[in-house]
Amino acid sequence: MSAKFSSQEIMELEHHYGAHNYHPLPVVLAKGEGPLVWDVEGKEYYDFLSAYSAVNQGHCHPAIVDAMVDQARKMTLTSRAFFNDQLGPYEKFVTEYFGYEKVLPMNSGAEADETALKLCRRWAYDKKGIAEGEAKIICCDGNFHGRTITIVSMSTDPDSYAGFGPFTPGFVKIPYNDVEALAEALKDPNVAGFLVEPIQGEAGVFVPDAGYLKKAYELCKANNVLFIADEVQTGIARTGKLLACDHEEVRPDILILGKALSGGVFPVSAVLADNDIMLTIKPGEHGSTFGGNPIACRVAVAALTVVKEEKLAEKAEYLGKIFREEMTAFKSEMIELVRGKGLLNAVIIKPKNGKEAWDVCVKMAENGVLAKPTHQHIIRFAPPLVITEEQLRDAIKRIQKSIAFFE
Ligand code: IF1
Repeated sequence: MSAKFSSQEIMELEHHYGAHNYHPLPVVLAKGEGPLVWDVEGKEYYDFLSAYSAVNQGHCHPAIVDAMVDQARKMTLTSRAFFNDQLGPYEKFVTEYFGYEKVLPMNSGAEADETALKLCRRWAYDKKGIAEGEAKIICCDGNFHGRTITIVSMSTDPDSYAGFGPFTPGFVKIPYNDVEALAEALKDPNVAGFLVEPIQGEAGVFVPDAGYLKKAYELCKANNVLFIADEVQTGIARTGKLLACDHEEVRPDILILGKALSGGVFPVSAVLADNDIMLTIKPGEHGSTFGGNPIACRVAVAALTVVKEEKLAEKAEYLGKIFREEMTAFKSEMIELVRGKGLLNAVIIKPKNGKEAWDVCVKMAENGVLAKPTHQHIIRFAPPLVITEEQLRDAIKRIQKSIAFFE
């Protein structure tokens, strides 16, 4: 059906009929394979956004798509009112894969975050002995955990929260990457959990100091507080390890996964924890129509298998070093800083002659590389982890050429 429309016409349709809650680059994509995507007119691009790190395994990975199509022909959804034959085997697989006793399946990242917050509060009342309704959860300035009312109640970004109040109480906001501030906040006996992104994605790929997660984890342990890691964006090999917390050998009490858990073919998210936490939620107290559906289960098993078989964590680690080395070595007045871990990187752009990150992204698109600015002056670079070294080096040349255009 879309073949009838040009890119321009499709963009006009979205503008006319869709809510205006996004401001996309003017590129209309119609096909993807591995690290490459093609627009409606057939122009080829490297995808350096990977659907915000959902497509770590590459676009339309055949093993993942096959699993989805095969399952779709047999059974798509039963709801959790009945058992389906895929959920149990998936739960065994995913818990062994990440080393937890239990998993609670959801769909979106936001739902998984919400689930983790509910689980933390319930644990606080049932296990820690905090008085009902008094539990607090510490979160960090600059966080991004999703779009629900409760989640934006934690946000310090007016774009996310302004005009959506009243907000959910029970959150304590502290600076990110600040162990002292955490130690201070943990003095409150009503604190039940500390929710943190191992690297802040939306904040512009903000990598905390080495040792921060480890110290934060130890402080939580010393205060009987749950360490909750939102690895929705950083997890599944993106940063050069299976989980970003693995860089510091921290095992979160509650682990939140989404995005690349499905390789981006289907919304699949999950919360992992051990029995003493997970079993505080009883039948009928939490759930989702689609969570744990048979397609999601098959897709997640396939997506996680690809991560191991294709050594995507090792690839991200190796290729990420090349990206940062090449971009740091490239001298341009517009590049203020290059930072990141694995293949989750950002370049901070210093505007020149009124040209800023957005203009660089438009020029990069012309030159066959898709990326998107965040916060005006930061460009995130996160290609699918299946990109080859040759392709990465080709893309880096195109990125550098685009920046050099404005010199
Ligand atoms: C949008 C950002 C990325 C996330 C973390 C939970 C969620 C996300 C750490 C919620 C989602 C997205 C959503 C997307 C933009 C995007 C994003 F720029 F806003 F911050 F990736 F960098 N935890 N991140 O990053 O997951 O409910 O969306 O499945 O436009 O909202 P979701």
